[in-house]
Amino acid sequence: MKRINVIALAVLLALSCSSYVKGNETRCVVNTLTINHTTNPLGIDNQTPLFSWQLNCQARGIKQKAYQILVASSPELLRDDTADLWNSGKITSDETINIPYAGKILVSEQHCFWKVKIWDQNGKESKWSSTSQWSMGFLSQSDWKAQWIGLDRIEGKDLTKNEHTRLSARMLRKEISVPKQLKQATAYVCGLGLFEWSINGNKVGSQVLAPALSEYGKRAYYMTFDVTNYLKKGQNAIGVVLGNGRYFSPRASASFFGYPKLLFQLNLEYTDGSKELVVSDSSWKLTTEGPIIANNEYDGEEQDATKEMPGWDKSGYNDSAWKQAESVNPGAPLLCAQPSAPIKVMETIKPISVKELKPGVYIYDMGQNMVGWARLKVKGTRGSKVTMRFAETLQPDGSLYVANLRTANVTDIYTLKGQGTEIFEPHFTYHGFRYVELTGYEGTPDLSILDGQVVYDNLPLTGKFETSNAMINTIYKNAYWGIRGNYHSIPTDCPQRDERQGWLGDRAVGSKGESFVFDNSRLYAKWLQDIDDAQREDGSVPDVAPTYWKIYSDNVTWPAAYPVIANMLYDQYGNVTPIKTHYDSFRKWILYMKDHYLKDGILVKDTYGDWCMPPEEPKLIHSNDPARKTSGEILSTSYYYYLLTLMQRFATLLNKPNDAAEYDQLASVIYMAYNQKFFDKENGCYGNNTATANLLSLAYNLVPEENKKAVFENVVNKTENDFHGHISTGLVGAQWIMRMLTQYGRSDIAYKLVTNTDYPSWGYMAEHGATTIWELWNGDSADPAMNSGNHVMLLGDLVIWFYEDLAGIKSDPDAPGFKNIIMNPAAAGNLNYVNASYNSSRGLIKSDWKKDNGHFDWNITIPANASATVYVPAKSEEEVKENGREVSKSEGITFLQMEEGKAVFKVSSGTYRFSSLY
Ligand code: RAM
Repeated sequence: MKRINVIALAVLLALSCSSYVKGNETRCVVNTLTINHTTNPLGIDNQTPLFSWQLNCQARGIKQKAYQILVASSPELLRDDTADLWNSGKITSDETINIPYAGKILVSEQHCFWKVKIWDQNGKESKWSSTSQWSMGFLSQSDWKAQWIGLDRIEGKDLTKNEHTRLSARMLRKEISVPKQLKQATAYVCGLGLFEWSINGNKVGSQVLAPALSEYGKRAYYMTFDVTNYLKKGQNAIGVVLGNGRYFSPRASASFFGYPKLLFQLNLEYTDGSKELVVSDSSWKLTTEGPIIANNEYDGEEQDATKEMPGWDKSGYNDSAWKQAESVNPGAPLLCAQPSAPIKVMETIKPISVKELKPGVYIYDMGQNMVGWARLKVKGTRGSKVTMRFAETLQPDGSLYVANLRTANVTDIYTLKGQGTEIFEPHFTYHGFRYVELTGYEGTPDLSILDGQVVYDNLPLTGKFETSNAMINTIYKNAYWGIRGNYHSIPTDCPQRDERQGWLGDRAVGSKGESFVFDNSRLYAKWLQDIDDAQREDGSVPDVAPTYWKIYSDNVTWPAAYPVIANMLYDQYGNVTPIKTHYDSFRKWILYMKDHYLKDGILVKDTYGDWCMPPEEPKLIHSNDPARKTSGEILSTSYYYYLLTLMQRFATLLNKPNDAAEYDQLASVIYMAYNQKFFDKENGCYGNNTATANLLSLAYNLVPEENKKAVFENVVNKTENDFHGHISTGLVGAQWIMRMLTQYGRSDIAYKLVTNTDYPSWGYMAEHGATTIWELWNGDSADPAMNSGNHVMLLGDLVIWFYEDLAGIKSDPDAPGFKNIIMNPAAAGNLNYVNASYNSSRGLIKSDWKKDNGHFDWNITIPANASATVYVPAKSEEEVKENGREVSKSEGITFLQMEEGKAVFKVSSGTYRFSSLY
């Protein structure tokens, strides 16, 4: 018996890292180790990295009682359990995420190795996890020994035409010799606006469009690469190509930061213990005469392959025609390690059709509005040109519809060198498109010569969501494509026209919905830094960050995203660091707004209204109907009130009771003034009774208890009567509509909104050809001046509703980061199943329910060390079974109470199968 167990155990361990059960004895496996939410990150630059891990246990009700972390400067030391950097000792704690490092002071370029073990509630000890690692980047600006190099001027004549800037990609090269056996080689690189680089002709890393965007006036990001295996003994060549990105701005009138430039440092460590430094300086060579003759994120890229210089990136190349690189002005005052995931090619898709529109003009249909570029295989005469243009939709005659791209030319041009099959793909531009127009191709192009490279931040996919309703599934898919396409190291508003900016208002609440689909924690934490960097000295927060467009309108609803997203990161990821980091800046802004715009308890400044509410006429972008518009003061005051409640939460978390009291007091003043000015007691509504005014008042708890029902009834009336069961909000109201309808017992109306297929609805978009989400409810008919086919702002709280309300996977605000999960699915409308999962920081959460003829069946999984409050639809507790048995006989479940037709249980970790009659 014993032997069999041992063999089984060995097999299990060999097969996977999952948990194992040995007789009655259960142990957990500790895995999925991360530092700053990243697996084995390189070159981080904060002194207190955050440690997280997951527990994998099969048994129910496993809780961590204590942990021990060991950190060592070499894997060998760690193997012997010698933690020369940090031995946390046995820490009594049930926390598994965001644990701050508390060991020896870390130094620049240090390599750290770590492992962790845990004790469960019975004192049972796990094995050590396997070893993970990270490395430090530069902790001081003085660690940079390199010089910024480039050419701070135009070569030849200025090619800027009508605002469209044009500059070839600058190329840099340097040969180095590696005389001895290398132990470790680490490169730190920042190329602005964008860079790609290689060693001996091999591209280093799989990132594209790097580094992450930033507020260049304040900081730029560098990336760290382990290049030990790229270098060989002897002579090596380093090649760098610099693109323009947003640094050398695509439009002359937008914020302009300078000419492309490079900062490069390579540290070589030899096995004999000696070290050498290779840095960018004026000994590097530079040319502006390379094959990328123009690159502009809006207008596209032009490559002339006849200008290729074979061997330029290898040693021995004759670079005598190249210039000496010049030492130039610094690219940014501060260099920081890129905290967010790099942008990569995340998927390749094939076109679904190609048609010859007229002789020599071919239209490819990718079958999906995607973001990235097309990669083309082409053969032909030297000097001939192929051209690709991109669009989201077609005109009735089958040609590209480009009117909504405004001034963006979105044109990639390739001049053939005429040698065999040539592959063309751009390096420093990207497009938002479904259709590609190909011209200049010799012969008849077929489907095989072109594919779509889908490009966005390399974020783990965390969510899976499917329901019995096909339209909901389509909308979810459209949302998924929209979200991924608008992750570009910042959340962008759109990917196709001459804009692509980080508009704050678009993502305030949406960021939370997105967090169910992708692990966006690093991206949004980084964006908060962009916003912080963009905050003015006086406290004003812009509407767009980074401020490539400088708009400091002192609106409330857009800058509000700054604290709202910090709050999201706390709720969804249990990470309080963003709140700590930005608290002072939030406060500065809150006080600035109060001092400038709070008049008698009313916040009087608003810029955008309830942006993009459904207009009454198909051609309109914005409604002209006063009855549809929500007063700006209602939006800004209610939002400001909500922000004060968030600030109170933050102040309490950070142990600042005086601040908390101050916010509370100000909030009470606003509460009174708001109700006095806007509440119409007789009719139970706010302002002119728009759904948005009433929804915000309800969501932010501005409605006196006794009036809540009446106010909610007005939301129902507006939706059902005035808008015939349709949404009537823009992006501000949409942030609450689905959840409020559900919370107040009308999930049937929420269901109607999401399954509508006539105007205005998400279903209308889908039925009219959308494969993403439109900027406007009437995106098929509105004026092209502002009509993107790929914006995510109108999703509002829809994706949150999918996960929290339909699937029933919601983080308990009192136990953030899904430490306790509120599982209360709304079996809305005629849905008869939802199958969803969410890979939280603590592990996989599953909810898979079916409803059939009065029977409710529900499989759930709660990760180890977490718990859930579970609401099972049932007439009584007795109607509920778990795995076919009475619930009281099941392990890990405690009945709490009956609540509105649901039996509520407290459930510990594990997998459960509930069934009930309801
Ligand atoms: C437009 C963008 C953006 C929105 C602003 C106010 O330019 O579409 O999404 O936030 O306006």
